[in-house]
Amino acid sequence: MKRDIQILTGQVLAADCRKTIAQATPRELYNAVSKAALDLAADAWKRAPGKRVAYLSAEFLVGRLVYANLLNMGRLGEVQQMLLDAGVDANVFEEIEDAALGNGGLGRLAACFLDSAATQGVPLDGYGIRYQYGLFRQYFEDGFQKETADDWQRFGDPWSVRREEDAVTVQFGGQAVRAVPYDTPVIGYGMKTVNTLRLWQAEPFQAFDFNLFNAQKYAAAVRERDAAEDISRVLYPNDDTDAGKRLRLKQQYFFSSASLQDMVRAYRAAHGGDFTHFADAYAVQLNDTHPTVAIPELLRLLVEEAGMRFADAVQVAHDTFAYTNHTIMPEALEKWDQKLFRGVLPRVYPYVKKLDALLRRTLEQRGVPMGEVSRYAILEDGMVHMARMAIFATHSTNGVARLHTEILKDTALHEWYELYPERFNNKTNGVTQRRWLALANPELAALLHDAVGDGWLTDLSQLKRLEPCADDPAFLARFMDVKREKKRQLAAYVEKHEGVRLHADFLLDVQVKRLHEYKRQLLNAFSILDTYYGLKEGRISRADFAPTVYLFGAKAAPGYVRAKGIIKYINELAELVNGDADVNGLMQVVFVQNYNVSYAEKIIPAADVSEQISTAGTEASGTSNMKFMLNGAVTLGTLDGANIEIAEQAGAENEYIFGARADEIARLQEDGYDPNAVLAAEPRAKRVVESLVDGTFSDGGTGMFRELYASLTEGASWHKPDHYFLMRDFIEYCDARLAVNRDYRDARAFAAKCVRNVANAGVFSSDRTILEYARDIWHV
Ligand code: 475
Repeated sequence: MKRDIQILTGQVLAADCRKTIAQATPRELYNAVSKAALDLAADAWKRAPGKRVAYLSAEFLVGRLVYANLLNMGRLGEVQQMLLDAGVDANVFEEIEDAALGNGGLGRLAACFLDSAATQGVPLDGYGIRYQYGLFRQYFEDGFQKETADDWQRFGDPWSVRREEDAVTVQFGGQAVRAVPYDTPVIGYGMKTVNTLRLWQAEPFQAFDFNLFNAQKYAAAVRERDAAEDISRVLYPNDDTDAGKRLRLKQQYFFSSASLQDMVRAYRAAHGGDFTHFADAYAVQLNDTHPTVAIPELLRLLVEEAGMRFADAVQVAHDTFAYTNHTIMPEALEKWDQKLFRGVLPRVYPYVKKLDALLRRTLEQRGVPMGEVSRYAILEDGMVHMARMAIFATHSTNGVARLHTEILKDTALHEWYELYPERFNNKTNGVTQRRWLALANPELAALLHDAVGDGWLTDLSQLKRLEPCADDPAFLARFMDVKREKKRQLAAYVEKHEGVRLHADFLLDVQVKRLHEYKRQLLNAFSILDTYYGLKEGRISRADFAPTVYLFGAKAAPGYVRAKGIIKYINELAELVNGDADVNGLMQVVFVQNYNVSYAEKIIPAADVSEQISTAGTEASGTSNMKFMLNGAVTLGTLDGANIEIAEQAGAENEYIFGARADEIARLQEDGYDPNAVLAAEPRAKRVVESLVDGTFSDGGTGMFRELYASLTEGASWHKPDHYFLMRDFIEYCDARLAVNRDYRDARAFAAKCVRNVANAGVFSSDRTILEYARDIWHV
């Protein structure tokens, strides 16, 4: 019998705060609805017997759970009706903080995988850290990024259940801490499967030293507590870089060890003390190298607690673990100082040494020359090389888009590919259509429902049947109505959050992602400035120009000065353009603050153009590119990451591709590249680059703009000038952008391109990705 969520919610509210639905505050309502829903999911939240996958990740960027869970439970409509009946705004939960327990792509991918695994019935549990503070909140002051702490549990965390009985002990050198799991149900669409996201919280054994307190040593009385809690205090805000900090290594070991202890305990309970068949019970996926310390930790547990021989333990680890690489940025390849590693993890370090010795013997047996060994060694030049350990001790290494995997095999990890070609495989990323279409864009979902039914919710390839609709004028008209409505909704949201009135009738051109030099937000800004000059000076015809909103959203790592300089630059550009009445009917530049998952759910469905302009060969895959495609935006991008596969699926004629390809970039890196030659030959390029230093804009006297200018024209000790080839691609980019603008004026033809993107987005479902992992890597 289907129980009534309205009655349950009413009961929880009455018991917890003696209020009715109409009387409750948003947070009370949120807690009551969530509790009621959790109750309804309880029966399905059972562990099925058989092999399970543990997805180990330092980040799970789940965002706001309440709407997504209700959708998957089939209860969203009911709850919306309940709110309506009580006179409560259906968007009342937009006040609830996102759970921003991740930085960007890698963390959001993990969240999409959870949704897909539960929906497709793959027995997969996520394991990570329950950070007290997630990714920082961002605001702008005078155009500069400022950060504040993200206290995401402020309104409570009704979706998690503390499992005191499953707590384990994690031992660092002299410090022992408790790891207490908080379980969140991962509810598959239709609720046939409910998996678990288990996040560990660090706690002391003794919260408070009574004797020290009595001796008036107040700080000392809580010192143990602080030291333990510090471990799960805060998410490191670096994306694509590695800070190499002691506390980060502690975080990594904390959740890796706790998760493995959890599996070892369950295995022992089910199968007894013989661990030779551990890999038949668990597959463990390492989401980048962040949880790689799990490998020597498992060896330690198997040898010391299960009495296994080292060689046999290595075989079990090999069969159990698999590794995903998410970036080839050299600064992100994790290395730990050997002394630091040994100091923090004295019990684990011996197993790293043994692995390193085994690797060296293996290389010798395989005839690898002595001189080559240092390219492979786990312990080398005073460091512990985590990716090397991850490849050597696992059975699978995968990249996240076809080009990325080819680059791993051909260059970045070529020596490993030569050694173990059979271990390398590609798993092109995907996104969940439940969150990124059904939930974020119910208007488009309704249109699809009428055109092709609802099968796409669990089988996205069915969107292919939409293809003929691209030639149907009535359908295109409805599609354009949806876009208009999504822009209107976005404009209302932006007005509320930024105090800016967005032109909802303009072409919407969007770049939202972490701020990084390789993603080239600065190239985007230069091109906007070039367009501005072109319009003002008549090089671009005003009459022919489709008015455009250029929208940015991006957080810079707090220590990444150049990235922060680029934010300031774009905000200066916005001030110039938006403050010039002469172009106000044609251009608007908006940089939204605190871009996050919930903001993405508003922005992406409204976009016409998806900016994916990384230097070819640098963006491993990208995943927002897929979300834009699914919502019917065209891609303006380079042939990088998954853009290649997007253009292949939709047809290049339905995207706007420009710029140097990865092979050309590689050649330029080899043979030499001179951005100053471009600047000398191309006055338009020169002019926009000079805006960094000629007084057009002000960096408030920080020197940020001069430093950016130098990075382009002179380079720095660690890189050549214009390391990311902005000048190589500048004119081609401006041309491609103008082509989009020209095509947009034929509204129907443009809408047809958009619809062809939707129709061909099928392979970019994370359902497809997760089923490939299950078949090829996990064997479940
Ligand atoms: C890629 N994050 C995207 C996405 O595969 C790709 C690194 C170090 C420390 C903390 N976080 C990181 C990443 O490396 C990351 O997010 N990588 C991204 O992974 C999913 O689509 O191209 O840049």
